[in-house]
Amino acid sequence: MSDYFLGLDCSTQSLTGIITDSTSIIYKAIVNFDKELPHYNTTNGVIILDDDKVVHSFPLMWVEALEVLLEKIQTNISMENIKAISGSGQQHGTVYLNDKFANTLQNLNPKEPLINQLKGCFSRATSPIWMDSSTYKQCEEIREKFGGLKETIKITGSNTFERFSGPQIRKFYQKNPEGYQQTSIIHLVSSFMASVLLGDNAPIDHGDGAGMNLMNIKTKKWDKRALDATAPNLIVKLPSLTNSYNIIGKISSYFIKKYGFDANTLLITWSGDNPNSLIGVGLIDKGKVAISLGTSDTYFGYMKNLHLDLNGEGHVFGAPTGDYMSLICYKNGSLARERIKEKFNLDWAKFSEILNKTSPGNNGKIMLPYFFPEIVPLVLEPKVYRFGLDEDDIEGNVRAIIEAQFLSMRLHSEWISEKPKEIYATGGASANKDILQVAADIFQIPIRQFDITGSAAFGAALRSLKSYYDFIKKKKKWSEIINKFLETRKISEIIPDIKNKDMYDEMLNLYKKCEDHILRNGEDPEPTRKKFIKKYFFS
Ligand code: ADP
Ligand code: XUL
Repeated sequence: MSDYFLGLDCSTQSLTGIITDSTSIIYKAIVNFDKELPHYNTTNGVIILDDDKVVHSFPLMWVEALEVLLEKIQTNISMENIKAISGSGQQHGTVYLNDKFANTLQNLNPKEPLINQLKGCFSRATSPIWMDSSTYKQCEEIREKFGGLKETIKITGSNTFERFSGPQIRKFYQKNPEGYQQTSIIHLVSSFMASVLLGDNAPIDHGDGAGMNLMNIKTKKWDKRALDATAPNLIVKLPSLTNSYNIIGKISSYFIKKYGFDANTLLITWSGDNPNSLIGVGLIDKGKVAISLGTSDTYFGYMKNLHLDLNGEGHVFGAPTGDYMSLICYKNGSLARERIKEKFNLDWAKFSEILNKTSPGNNGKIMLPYFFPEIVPLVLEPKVYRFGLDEDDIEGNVRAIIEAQFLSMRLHSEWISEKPKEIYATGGASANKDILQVAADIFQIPIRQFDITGSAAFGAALRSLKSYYDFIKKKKKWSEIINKFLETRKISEIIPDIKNKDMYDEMLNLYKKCEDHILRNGEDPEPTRKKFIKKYFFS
């Protein structure tokens, strides 16, 4: 009988499950929220309330998706072989539960669907998620109580950010004090889903905990100053904090009876999607970085020792290995690319074809692609700015959005590490080689593509494997696991075209001028843009 390991990823648009044995992936299933659970009426997994700054999702939808996913897995896999489960959640999202939650979880009836039993347990029906940018005021208030930007970063690892859980909790407390009062526990997406499987309140790990502006990044404990700055009596409403590799218990009898799990199936702490992806692409050494091109685009790296971005754009989270990771996050990732694709009625193949036939540097046409409020750089009012680029120019817009995304990534990631030797790519859009070619040319670094795009679920499966073997005293080193699984999964390396180096170095400067002009009242970029065009496109 083989040992199987299950990794789940409750992300923005879908719930994914990946099952491995001790050497390879054996099964993958996915539940797309919009398509398979249409009764929640989500678009790309979310709902927009009031204005485009308030973005929520449904915790009950994630629970329903879990049952749909487990049914798919059950018809394809011998469930009793699954030895351990861990998971991943979109980061920062908060779930607000009342005093019935723990008791309900402890007494689940396998004959009734979970959603029927859990629907009375929420003190807030929807959950604000990472795309929500409606807490500017609360961010300012909390930052001020900390004593300014640098103090905030030194204590929590990040500036206060609109999507982070602390400012979101403060907003809920201010707008709905009764709802806050009725809240017994506030979970993250990761710890909420872990609780459902555990049949009791699960802890939050140091990776996801660092995305709240509530955890002290050095001591990895809840920080009293942060709690006081956020909302009254918050400490009693938060789960405990723990290491990502800890075993939190065994799977609840609901899942044993309904889906045939073994009664000894271990549950490992869940974490955020980015910390899980760190493992899922094998970043366990210094100097390696990855880009994740999912709903959000992120750029992240493993970090042995704590190194903060005191300018306030980046974050430091706990890594699943017990160390740290750096990260910057863009809201205008896949959904912004889709805006251009849809505006011109393209499919991804046609989109790629255009990328291929247009010239690097785009004849000096530049876009600042703030289709949605942006995180880095901070843009609260979405607007797309174009320089020398007509809104209806199909070819110009396709290349402009991709170049803009990676120029911005190169510009704002400089604090993270010295120039890496290789970048690992993951997330839905990493399947697209032509997008990766533009990224490789802009960074002038080779990019490694993998044959699976679901690195968060995969990372969770590998974490459960490692914790299980550590538990049964057959310890495996991370390097051993990563080498076995990942070396075979690297499918191609996208090599930068050296002849574009000088042009993109200069374009980076031009892009920065455009950004400074729009966001910080900087000088007019037009003279620089004209010179750039003359030098690279009319000589
Ligand atoms: P998340 O985990 O954040 O929910 P995924 O990593 O699954 O998201 O990525 C989903 C996105 O991948 C989709 O929104 C889609 O735009 C993008 N995507 C999928 N295939 C391609 C492709 N061939 N080229 C570009 N983008 C793609
Ligand atoms: C990271 C972030 C997003 C979400 C959703 O800080 O906000 O990457 O984790 O993927």
